[in-house]
Amino acid sequence: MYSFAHLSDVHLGFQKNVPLQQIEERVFEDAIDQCIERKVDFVLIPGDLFHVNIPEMRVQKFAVRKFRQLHEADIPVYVVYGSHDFSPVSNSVIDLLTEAGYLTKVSKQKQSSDDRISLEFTKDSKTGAKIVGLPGLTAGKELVYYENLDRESLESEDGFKIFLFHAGLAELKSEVSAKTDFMPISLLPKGFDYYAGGHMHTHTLEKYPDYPNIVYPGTLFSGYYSDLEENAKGRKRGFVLVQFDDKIQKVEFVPIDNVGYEIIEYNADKKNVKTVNLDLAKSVKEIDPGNKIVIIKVFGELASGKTSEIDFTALREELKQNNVLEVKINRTHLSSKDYNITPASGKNKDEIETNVFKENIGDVRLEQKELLGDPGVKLAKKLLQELGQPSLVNEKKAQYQKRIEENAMELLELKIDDS
Ligand SMILES: [Mn+2]
Repeated sequence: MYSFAHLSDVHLGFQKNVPLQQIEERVFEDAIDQCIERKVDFVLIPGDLFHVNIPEMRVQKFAVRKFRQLHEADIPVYVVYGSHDFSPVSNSVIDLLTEAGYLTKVSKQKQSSDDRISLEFTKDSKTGAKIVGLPGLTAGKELVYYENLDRESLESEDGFKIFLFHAGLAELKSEVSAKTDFMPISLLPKGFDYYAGGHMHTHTLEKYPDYPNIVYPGTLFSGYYSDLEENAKGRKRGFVLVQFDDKIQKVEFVPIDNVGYEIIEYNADKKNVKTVNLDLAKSVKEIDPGNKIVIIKVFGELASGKTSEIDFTALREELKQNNVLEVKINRTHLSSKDYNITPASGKNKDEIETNVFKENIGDVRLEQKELLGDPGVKLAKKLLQELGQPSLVNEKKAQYQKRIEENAMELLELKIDDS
């Protein structure tokens, strides 16, 4: 009997603060160590191994160390790019690891005379498994690959076959997900023994006629709010371990713990800001946030007051005092009866922004004429543009903040008090 491990959407390099970086590294380390201990014959990673195509050196160094260990244990790793660790204009750290011999890309294309995409199988030398796959690209552009794919040659190949892909499948769409790019299952070549999926962050195992094992391990941890909320609600994260001979014998989910969570869900509907602030402060005192990620989700329509009057800063401070690891606040579905942004449409981003300001500036009650009417809209647009500036390469967070702040103050013709 042979075995392989299947993991995906690790998003190494996602986390910005040190404690979360440590979790991100620890869960990956744990997964790789288990692959070595369990002596799997190979590892599959269908995309989003890294969060960006060229992560910072700390992340690269860490990844090289783990992949070198797999290499030294004689465990090959077969990959395709995901939507995050690929760049159409630049190299990816995946290419570096491939050059080093630590990873093998299985999306090798055969030269073909027409526009069709013919793929070449990679045969795993120990097990004889035939592995092939297609990368993911951002915004569902992978569809073109699949539409031009020479499926017949893949389907007629004999032996034990695995297909790697990085895409959402329309048939599995029931999953809670913010993703919008899905393709029909019928675009995958039929008759493979195992379909190793990436892109969907929740573990799924489905069987369809002609597609016996469609499997997503899901993310190991991830930094997206939606993933963290699922984690907080008890979603197990981990990788998939598969046993096979000439066919699949066992597919098993191996959970890996990441960190502790607390979640506060609060319905602010028909309440006033004062009540909300009191209730939230009480809820925050009732939990033990030490070394945990705390999620505060506030929703509903306030009866009075502005949403900005809910004192999230005070909640953060209180939690920090009690050694919280990280606070995530979700107020996406929070609004106020007193003050609501009227939505507006337009042909493009610029026009929508202008129209939103035009629709709403009438609600602004101020003495300064330059902040009202058309001049106000113009100033708001300039300010929005300024605040949306990205940081420069190698610019420290503090420098970036200072620069943006100064530019914004200059726009508003205000002086910064340096005292
Ligand atoms: Mn992903």
